[in-house]
Amino acid sequence: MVRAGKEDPELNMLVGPPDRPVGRRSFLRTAGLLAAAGVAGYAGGTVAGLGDDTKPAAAPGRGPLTVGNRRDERLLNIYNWSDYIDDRTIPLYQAQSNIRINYDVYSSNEDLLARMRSGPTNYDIIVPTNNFIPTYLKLGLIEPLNTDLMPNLTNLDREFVETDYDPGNRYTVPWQWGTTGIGFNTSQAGDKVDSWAAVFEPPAAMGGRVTLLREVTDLIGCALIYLGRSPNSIKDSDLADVVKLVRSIRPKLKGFTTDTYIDELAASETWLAQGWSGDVFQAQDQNKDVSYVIPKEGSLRFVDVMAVPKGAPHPGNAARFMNYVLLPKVQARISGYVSYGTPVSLAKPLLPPDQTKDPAIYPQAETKLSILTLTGQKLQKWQAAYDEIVK
Ligand code: N2P
Repeated sequence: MVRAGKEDPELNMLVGPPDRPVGRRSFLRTAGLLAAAGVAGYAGGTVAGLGDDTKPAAAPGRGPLTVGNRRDERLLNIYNWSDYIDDRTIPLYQAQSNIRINYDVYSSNEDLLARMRSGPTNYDIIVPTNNFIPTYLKLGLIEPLNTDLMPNLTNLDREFVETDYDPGNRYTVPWQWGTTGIGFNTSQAGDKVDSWAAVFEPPAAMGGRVTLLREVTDLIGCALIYLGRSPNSIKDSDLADVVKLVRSIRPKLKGFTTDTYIDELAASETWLAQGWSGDVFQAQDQNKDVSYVIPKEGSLRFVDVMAVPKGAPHPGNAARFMNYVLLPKVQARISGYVSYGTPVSLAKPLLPPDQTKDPAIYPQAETKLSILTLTGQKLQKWQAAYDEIVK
């Protein structure tokens, strides 16, 4: 086991000793600090609180060259969703690999896509949702993975290999998966919430306490489901009805958000939030009045997948990190913390049974869940409907 060393007190301070765990909310700030501090040479086991899955890394400059990279640097730039990782995986991997990680976050597929379309970035790993992959491929925004560096791909469950968006994982590796549903405060909204009506036609008493997702696919897809239309509809009349419905409840909404509702549910400021499963469970960790439901009308299921932007500086390091993330113990650590589903069933025996047996995290086969498909035309039409709603 690698122990905290005296060589790099600044790094130890940033990561925090084992008996002072970095909180869920402060972790992202910590990741930012690691990046900002530009701490070089994570060699020699100087990271505190590492747990037992690390080996001392090679001394800086003496390890093997970082094969597969365009720039010969021990660096990896990750751009992932907010609130989507535990607080130990990044420090552990840095210590084990001697690769420094810059970790940035975004909070919607639209933000990520816009960023990737606006020109080259330094990101080595991005994590779009599966239904955006055809768009990324069509626009030439991602490149094939260096699968030679990824023997742990065999750990993936078959359903995450035999996919329509990337059969055989040539371009993508699943990070975590989940469902879209409703997070609600049982003492304010009662414990009988079971329909999309709760957020799409909220009672007056919930006024100002309701949020919807600031994400085109979830907002439009779930409103279509509530209206009894196909979640994949691009009919103008269906989209007009969605716009009318959501615009009509705008005065009752607190707002549209993808990255503040965990805190707002936890603080009992929001009582009803359209949200993603794991995010709501993260709020529940802090406030036992918070509950999650997949509405009876049905909902959406998604897989968020790691991919390498075309021309990324460190695709070799990206492949190494993806390979690490496929280890059952790493999957269990991430999934156990964020409460999303793991695509590696080998991790399940390492997870608490109350998670693996929870049908809200691992829904039963009979739960009505659709996987959205996105075409260029659909994305355009749905975006226009969304813009009309939020303008
Ligand atoms: C994590 C959000 C999950 C992303 N905070 C939904 N695709």
